[in-house]
Amino acid sequence: MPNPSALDLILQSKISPKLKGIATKVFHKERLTSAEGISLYKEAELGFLGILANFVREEKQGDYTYFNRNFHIEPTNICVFDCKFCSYSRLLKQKDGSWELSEQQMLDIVRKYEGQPVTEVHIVGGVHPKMGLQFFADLIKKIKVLRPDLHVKAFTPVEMDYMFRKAKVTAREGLLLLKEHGLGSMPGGGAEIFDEEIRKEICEDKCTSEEWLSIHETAHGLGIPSNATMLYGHIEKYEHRIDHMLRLRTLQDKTGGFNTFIPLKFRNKDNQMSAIPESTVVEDLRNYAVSRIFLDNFDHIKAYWPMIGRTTTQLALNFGVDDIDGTIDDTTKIYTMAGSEEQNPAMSTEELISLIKQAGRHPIERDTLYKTVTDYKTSPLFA
Ligand code: V47
Ligand code: SF4
Repeated sequence: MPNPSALDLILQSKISPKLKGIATKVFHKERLTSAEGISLYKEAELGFLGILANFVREEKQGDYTYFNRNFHIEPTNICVFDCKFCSYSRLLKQKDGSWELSEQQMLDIVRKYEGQPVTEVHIVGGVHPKMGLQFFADLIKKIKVLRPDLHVKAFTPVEMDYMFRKAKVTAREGLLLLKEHGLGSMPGGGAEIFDEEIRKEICEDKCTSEEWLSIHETAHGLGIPSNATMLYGHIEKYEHRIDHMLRLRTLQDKTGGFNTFIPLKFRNKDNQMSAIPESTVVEDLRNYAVSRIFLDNFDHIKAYWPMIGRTTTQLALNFGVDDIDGTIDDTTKIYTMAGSEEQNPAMSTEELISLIKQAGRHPIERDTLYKTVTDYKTSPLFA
């Protein structure tokens, strides 16, 4: 059902006929063209975008806002690649500030959560030349022996492409092996910006956009769902953001395998792109809103709170976002090292619930695949 009052207000206002046409399409659940997506970025102001994005968000998810109980394992920050925006990686020969966890150290991290109701481990790191496919497959298997109930969300196509090539297996064979050892889904990293010219400028040497999309497509075909990200707010233009989302929307039409879309704000501390100023909060909110409006076949838009901080996360819940990731428990360094205001990212379940409730939304603890674990609106514990 279109929401006549909000649309009527827009139609009676002084907004341009072009934007009124876009609003009418959104309220009638019609798909936007790339040109219309670009117009939203270039011509629409924040309040207008918020009304449209909130309409789409509430049509899809009502006022539900999802989070999970998760922790990260970052096996190493040693990386064979040299992405210009990365504050985290070190070269193999560069010992200063680098780490490399053994299998035992990673299993010890999992053991630390014994008896705690965490539902997901997120494994992602640098591309270490000596950590290969069989090493990671065995690691996943051992994690599942310790915690059969834990969902393992692991490895981006950047890591997979490298480990599959080294092991001389196809993407399908490599993904099947990881699935057989317990891989549950893939995180969304490594996508950056698909436009080939921009990609060449910021991360020339890692897997191409085509390879990223193809590994996700193969994963979806094998019943391995995944997330998608977009690194924005650096040298890309609005046209590149829409091109990026169009490629994702097209693949989602084909496979339906993406769980969520996560815009990642470029942070500029201690990397080769430090001279580029970071995007403003207004731009961050506009970007969440356009993503929500344009990606009509994605069920969820996630704001990754360790990257944007708690205040912007709360605001984002009115601009299309319905998921804020999880407890994290100070287990990731990617954004801490890139200059996020969250220097020791950890939130208890109570803090996540209260952050969501303060923003007037309805907290739902989910598992990785968005099945409800606990509905905190009705839970007596936090009523
Ligand atoms: O691909 C690296 C980004 C990504 C910077 O799937 C940076 O649930 C901003 O993908 N400024 C890895 N971003 C993290 C990632 C992710 C995070 C949270 C949840 C999920 C999920 C996935 O981090 C990289 C890159 O795009 N990144 N450096 C930086 N300076
Ligand atoms: Fe390596 Fe990932 Fe950093 Fe690129 S973003 S240098 S692939 S750790």
